[in-house]
Amino acid sequence: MEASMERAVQKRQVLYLCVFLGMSWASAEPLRYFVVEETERGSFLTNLASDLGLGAGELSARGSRIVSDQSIQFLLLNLLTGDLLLNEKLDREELCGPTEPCVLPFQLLLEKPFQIFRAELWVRDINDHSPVFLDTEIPLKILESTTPGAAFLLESAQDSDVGNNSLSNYTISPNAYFHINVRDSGEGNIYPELVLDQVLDREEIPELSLTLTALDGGSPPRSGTALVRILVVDINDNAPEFVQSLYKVQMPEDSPIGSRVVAVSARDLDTGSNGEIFYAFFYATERIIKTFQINSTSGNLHLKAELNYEAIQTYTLTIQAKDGGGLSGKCTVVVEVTDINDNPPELLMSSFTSPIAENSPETVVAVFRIRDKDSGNNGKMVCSIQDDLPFVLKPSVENFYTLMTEKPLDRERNTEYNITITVTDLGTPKLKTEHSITMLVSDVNDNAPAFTQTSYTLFVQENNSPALHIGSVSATDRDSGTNAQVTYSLLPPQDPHLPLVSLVSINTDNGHLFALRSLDYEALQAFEFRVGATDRGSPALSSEALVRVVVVDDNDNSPFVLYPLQNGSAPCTELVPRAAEAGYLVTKVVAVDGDSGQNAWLSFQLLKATEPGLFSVWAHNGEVRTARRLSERDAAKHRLVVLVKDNGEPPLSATVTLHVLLVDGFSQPYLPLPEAAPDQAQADLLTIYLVIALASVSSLFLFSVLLRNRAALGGRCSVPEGHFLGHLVDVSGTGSLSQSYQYEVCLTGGSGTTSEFKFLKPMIPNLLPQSTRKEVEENPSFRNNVGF
Ligand SMILES: *[C@@H]1O[C@H](CO)[C@@H](O)[C@H](O)[C@H]1NC(C)=O
Ligand SMILES: *[C@@H]1O[C@H](CO)[C@@H](O)[C@H](O)[C@H]1NC(C)=O
Ligand SMILES: *[C@@H]1O[C@H](CO)[C@@H](O)[C@H](O)[C@H]1NC(C)=O
Ligand SMILES: *[C@H]1O[C@H](CO)[C@@H](O)[C@H](O)[C@H]1NC(C)=O
Repeated sequence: MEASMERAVQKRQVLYLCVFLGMSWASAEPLRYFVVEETERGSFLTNLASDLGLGAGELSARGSRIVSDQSIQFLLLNLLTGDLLLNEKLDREELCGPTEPCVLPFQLLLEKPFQIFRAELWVRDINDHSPVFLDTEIPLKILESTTPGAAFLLESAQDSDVGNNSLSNYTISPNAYFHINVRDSGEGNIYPELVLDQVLDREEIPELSLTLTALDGGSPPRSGTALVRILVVDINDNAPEFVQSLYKVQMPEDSPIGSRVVAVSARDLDTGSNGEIFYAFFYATERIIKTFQINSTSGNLHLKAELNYEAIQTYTLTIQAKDGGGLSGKCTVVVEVTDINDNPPELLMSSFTSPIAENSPETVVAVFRIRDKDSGNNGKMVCSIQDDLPFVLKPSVENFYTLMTEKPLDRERNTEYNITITVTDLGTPKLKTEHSITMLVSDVNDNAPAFTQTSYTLFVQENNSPALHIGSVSATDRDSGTNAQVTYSLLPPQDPHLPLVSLVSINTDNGHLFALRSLDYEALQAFEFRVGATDRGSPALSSEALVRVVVVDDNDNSPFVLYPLQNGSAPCTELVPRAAEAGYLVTKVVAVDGDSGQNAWLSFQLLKATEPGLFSVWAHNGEVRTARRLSERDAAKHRLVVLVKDNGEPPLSATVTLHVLLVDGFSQPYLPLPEAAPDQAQADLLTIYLVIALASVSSLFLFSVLLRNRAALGGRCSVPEGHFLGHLVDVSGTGSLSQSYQYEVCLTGGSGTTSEFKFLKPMIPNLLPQSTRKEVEENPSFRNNVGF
């Protein structure tokens, strides 16, 4: 500093020194002249002649000149005046560089006489250069861990000026971390040193740019700058840190494998491998390792296996994040498994009884327990059976249920029940389990055998062979097994006084009925008896039915002629007036047949005649009429044979012989009568009752004929009061007589030309044999059935 002040004073006094140097002319010391660099050419330095004490004109006369070692002629001497002028603009830095002082020696040479004077031109510095940094950017790497106080030498600036104008100070742009320390090398060189004031944090300020300024000591000072780029170098001074220390996640238990559970994330402020994070489980249990998987780079936690709420509800995992430098951080992940209704209810049958006897009071059929592994509503259950079954479910403790019969069961209505127990949970969606059981109902003998009909009517042909199967009865029993096995029997008559007619037998196993002997329709048209059916239950139950056997007629009776009587003792002779017109009714053959139905349908036919063609017989009613008008030529006596045939298969027949006498004019009527008849004859009314009873045990044929000869009385039938109603009943068409009917017949001989039998209304029979009447009275239905 002292040196630079000295230089400044020298500079200001350059001209005064010239005077002073001129005074030292006589000494051996060279003359000294001072000039400031960059002074304009031609500037006056001194008057050398006067400085040396030479007279005017002596310099030129003695042949004077300036001599120097410098390549350039930097001085100019005016020989006439002796003035020394600056011939060049001098650059101190060019002439002397860093050398200080910058002295340019020169000599004044006088030739006549020879004389030399030594002199010096001192070139003084001005501040015409600024400090310059060779590199305008100075990179600097500093570890963030560096302790305060550490110093970093920086590049020096250069300044061509010397002395006070050379570099004198360095400064740095204001900042919190560094200051500059100017060091002196001891040789006048100074250099800057960057000193750390406080710890650097790369994570806070990763780099720093500061401006370094170099100042020289000139007045005014000049400066130059360079940029110091400080890169803060990272050290692993940060451990990874999780964003959250606790992650809580809920995972439905049915989450598929591979589902992402959570993404954990940690941060590390360091860079490079110091900031590179790897995630891993920290002391995980085997179960956690089996269930979860963590992506070491992304921190994504995935499911590796299925969750099961019923097994584990919560997992607690510790996840570690580690950086490349070995520092680590931890977080906790709590995975709560949420229940899904993934378990259907279960039914565990404890006991089941089948069959259950019918007619039993409330009975326990089954005991069972239900359960559901889910929780909450997913595990709540309701239990039910079908509505239409006679069973009830009774809940008990611990999800136990009893299934009971609600009322006595009836095997005959339902032999079995299919019971479906449905257990449904209350989850969403609802899951259900169905359990089906088949409960059998066992039989109790509570049903008697029942005949298929309350009464049976069987038909047979009469004259059957003994032991003929005539029919069957059948009874069923709604029970089962031996309770339903039926045995048939014949029951004794209800009236104990009646003898048991052993006409039939029964097969006890199948109810087949057999005739024990040949039946005769004419003797017994129908009969009835009771059959019983008994089961093998204990106690046995039984029932009965009525069997009615109707004997079917066989054509086993020939027609029987009632009129004219054929007993032969007094042949009947019909009188026919010769004046009779064609179609005159001669007589009517009346016949009956012991059989019934078709077997008793009769037809008539003329078999023989004395004079063929004179008489004809009506096939259906047996009327015998003249076929033509009679003449005198016709013989008086005629004999006719009439065939009466029934309609049975094969037909049976009978013949009857008629005697006809032709009489002249309108003679008194003549009524031929059997020998016994005249005793009973009346004057105007002759009634003949013919009662023929073809009675057997059960049948009766009755016939009565009223013959009334009304011809003599004017040809009209008179009907007895209150007894005959007098109108004609037409039985035409069949020519047969219905059995058991009583007919009133009258013979009319009206107006002398016609005379005929007339059948009047049927009469209620009043002539019944004792035995028959009794039977009829005792069995009213029997009467109806056979058509009485
Ligand atoms: C250098 O500069 C600093 C800051 O401007 C100043 O405090 C210091 O005194 C200076 N040093 C010299 C030798 O001029
Ligand atoms: C981990 O996650 C990264 C980024 O998501 C992915 O590229 C990589 O494949 C995953 N690694 C495995 C093993 O899944
Ligand atoms: C019970 O189920 C069985 C088998 O499905 C069936 O054969 C039977 O008819 C059912 N019984 C009733 C009473 O529904
Ligand atoms: C240089 O500066 C110092 C202090 O300011 C002064 O004492 C000295 O004289 C100066 N030197 C010159 C040659 O000007």
